[in-house]
Amino acid sequence: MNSFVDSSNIRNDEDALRRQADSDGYLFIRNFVDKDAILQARRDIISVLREVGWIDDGDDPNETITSHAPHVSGEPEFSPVYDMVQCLESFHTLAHDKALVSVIGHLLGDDVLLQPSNIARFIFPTNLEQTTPAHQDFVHIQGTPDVWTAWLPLGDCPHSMGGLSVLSGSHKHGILPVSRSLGAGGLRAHFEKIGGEWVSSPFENGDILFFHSHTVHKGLPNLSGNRIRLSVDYRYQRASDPVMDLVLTPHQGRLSWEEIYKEWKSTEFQYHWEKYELTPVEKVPFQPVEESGQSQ
Ligand SMILES: O=C(O)CCC(=O)C(=O)O
Repeated sequence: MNSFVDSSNIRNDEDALRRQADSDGYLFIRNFVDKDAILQARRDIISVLREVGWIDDGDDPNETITSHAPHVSGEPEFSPVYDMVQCLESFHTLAHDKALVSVIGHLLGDDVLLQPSNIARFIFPTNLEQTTPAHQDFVHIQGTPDVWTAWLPLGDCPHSMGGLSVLSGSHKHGILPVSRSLGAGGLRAHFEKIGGEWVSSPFENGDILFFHSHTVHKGLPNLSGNRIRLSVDYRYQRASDPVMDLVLTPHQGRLSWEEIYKEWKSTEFQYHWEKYELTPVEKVPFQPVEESGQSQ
C-alpha cells in the first residue's frame, strides 16, 4: 500500500493545507500533537485496562501486552470498561490540543466546535474479523458534511499494529450505499466502484491524520500478535452548522457529563460546547442494502 501524502512541510500554510485536504480528503502531519499529552492519555487508559486485566501487569506503564481474550465494543463486558475510559480527563483534554485545533480552524474557520462525544479505541490483536470496515463517518455522525475527524494512535503505531487507511479522493463521491458488517460502526461502505487508491503510513507518537466525513477509511488489522492498539478519534465542525444531537452526549450514551466530570481536576474543558448557540438535529437512519443490492 502506498504512503499517505505527508503534509508536514505545509503545516503552517493555511491555503496549502486547504488545497491538499480538498484534493485527497485527508491530511497527514508528522510530529504535530503534544507528545506528553498523548502519553498521559495512553498511560491513563492502560491503567484502566490493567485494572480490569485486559492488559498484562508489567513494569512498563506504556506497554499494552495482552494475554486476555479479545473484547469488542457492543459486548456487555466491554461497556463498563469503556465507561471508565470515558471518565478520563486526559483522554478528553487531548482533543483540545492547540496544534490540532489550529488545523481544523484552517479548514473550517473560527467557530470550531469539538463534538463532545470523543471516542477511544482499544483494538485487540486476536480478533481480526472485527477490524473496522471501510466506511464514511457521515453515516454515523450526520448533522453537516463539513465534519473533520482527527485520528491518532496513542503512541507509536507501526504497520504491524495496523492503524488507519484512507481511500484517497473518495470524499468527492457523495454518500455510498452501506451493508451490515462486523467491526466498529457495523456498516461497510460500497466503495468498489469509485476507484482511488488506499493509502496508509506507520505512525509515530505525535503524528496525526485528519479526514473529511465523506472520506472512505478503514482500520488495518492489528497483526502484532500480543499488543492492544490504543487510538482516539475526535470530530470537529462549525458551531454554526447543524449538529446531530447524539454527538453532544458522551459516546455510547450510558453516562451523563456529570458522571464523566466527577474526578476531573480542571473545569476548563467541561461543557465547552455550551458557549455556542447550537442547532441540534436528529439522526436519520441509513438503510443498509443486502450484498445482492436489495434493500432490507
Ligand atoms: O480506529 C479504528 O479502528 C477506526 C477509527 C475510525 O474509523 C474513525 O475514526 O472513524
